[in-house]
Amino acid sequence: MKQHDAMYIDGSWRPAQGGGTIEVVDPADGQVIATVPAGSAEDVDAAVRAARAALPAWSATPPQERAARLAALRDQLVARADEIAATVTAELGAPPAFSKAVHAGVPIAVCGSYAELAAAYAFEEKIRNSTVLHEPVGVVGAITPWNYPLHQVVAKVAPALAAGCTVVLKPAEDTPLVAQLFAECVDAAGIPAGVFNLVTGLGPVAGQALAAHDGIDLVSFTGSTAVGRKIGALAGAAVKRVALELGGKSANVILPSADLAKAVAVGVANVMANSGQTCSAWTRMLVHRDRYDEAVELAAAAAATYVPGEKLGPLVNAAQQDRVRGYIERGVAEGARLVAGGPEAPLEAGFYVRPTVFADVTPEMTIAQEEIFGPVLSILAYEDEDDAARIANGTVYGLAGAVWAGDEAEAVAFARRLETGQVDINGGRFNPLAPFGGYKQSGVGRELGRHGLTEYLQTKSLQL
Ligand code: TXE
Repeated sequence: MKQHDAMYIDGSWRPAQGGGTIEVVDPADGQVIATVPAGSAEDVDAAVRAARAALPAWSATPPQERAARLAALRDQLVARADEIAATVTAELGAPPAFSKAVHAGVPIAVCGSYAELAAAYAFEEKIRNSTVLHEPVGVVGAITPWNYPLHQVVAKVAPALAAGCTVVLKPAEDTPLVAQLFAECVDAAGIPAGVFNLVTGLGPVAGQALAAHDGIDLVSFTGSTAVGRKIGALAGAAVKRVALELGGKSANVILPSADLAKAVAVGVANVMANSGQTCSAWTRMLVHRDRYDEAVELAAAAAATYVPGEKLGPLVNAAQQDRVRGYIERGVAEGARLVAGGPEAPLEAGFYVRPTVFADVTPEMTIAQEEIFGPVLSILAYEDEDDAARIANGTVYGLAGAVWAGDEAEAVAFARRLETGQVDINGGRFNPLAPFGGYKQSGVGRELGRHGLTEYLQTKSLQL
């Protein structure tokens, strides 16, 4: 695998000041495939200084010119899509077709959407006698996870650059290679030195240093709720802006009038995609008591088609594999009925987990409350719509979800009752312009589209 033993800071690849390294492992077989530098607090400081120095010129660059650079960045991503997909497959373990379609395809769409939004956005507006200026927040610290390693980067960096902000990125330690490839694309797109900077490194070292740095105006974090809380507390103490995309425990509510076979098939596919490592995954399927047994049978059969090592990739690392297997054991111990999969590792090598389906899950069970982040589906029965809404809303999370019904209006009416940031109606379709983000403990702020852009702006009113 192609790798840099350096950091991309101020427009060039510089040796790290720390000297430590991180081994990148292929989760499909546990072998080391690359080594990248473990950035220190000094590296973070150098990157923040570069970003701050680049801010005046980039924020004063006309939006049309920023849009042109983002369009060039999108073209770079398109030209290197196969390499992006191969890199994500190597460091995350995602099946090649999924890597190409989603891990490369989605960030390309998102980057393209911000090239258009940067050109079209009204950075100045008139409100009666005032002119309101939408100005960049400043220097952004972006901390991203490994589950959608390029998408998570682009969903922060593209709107930040569109807004006129400059960025220091600390990607997840498990997936630094696609972040390095992204930095090469930024460079080739003619984005000026210092506007985007990359520091690879460990969360508690480089991530912590970035989140706590005085030179950062906004921290945008995606990852676990535990780390999100710490970052939120740091930002609160320093009175700086923060955006948090955290966990989820989304409900897939299948109303009695729905096409059950389709709803279950799409629901299982949604949970198994990316080996269940998706914050918005519909990990709780809610089915009316009358159709429950039928749904369980269909779901178990669908899950069995996800053969580990073929249609189902591994989890990202051994810790995640242990964690997910622990949750499956917990589900069994708490009395849920295993109808597919189980805690045993399916393959000798690699961090695989069996595609697992639990029936007879009750709302208070751990597997119905906590984010598992693996290929594990819990199926719960409900009595009526009020019961379904109560169960769906009965977790600390509120990131996404789905509603299925015979007619769209019925599904939409039910979706209005859900305490969650996004609901797919009868399957839904991905829209890179629609806002994404959480209610309740799923986070603060929104990504994607205009709403994602405004996270990186602050307003100034000129009273005329
Ligand atoms: O996340 P971490 P982990 C959830 C999911 C998963 C669990 C643990 O449930 O099983 O979190 O995953 C950086 N200061 N999600 O441990 O640690 C870290 O280097 C600053 C949901 O991998 O939160 C990485 O870049 N930064 C999620 C990023 O935080 C720190 C995606 C995320 O890692 C830090 C991933 C610190 N003290 C996991 N500690 C989603 N919402 O999509 C770590 N980091």
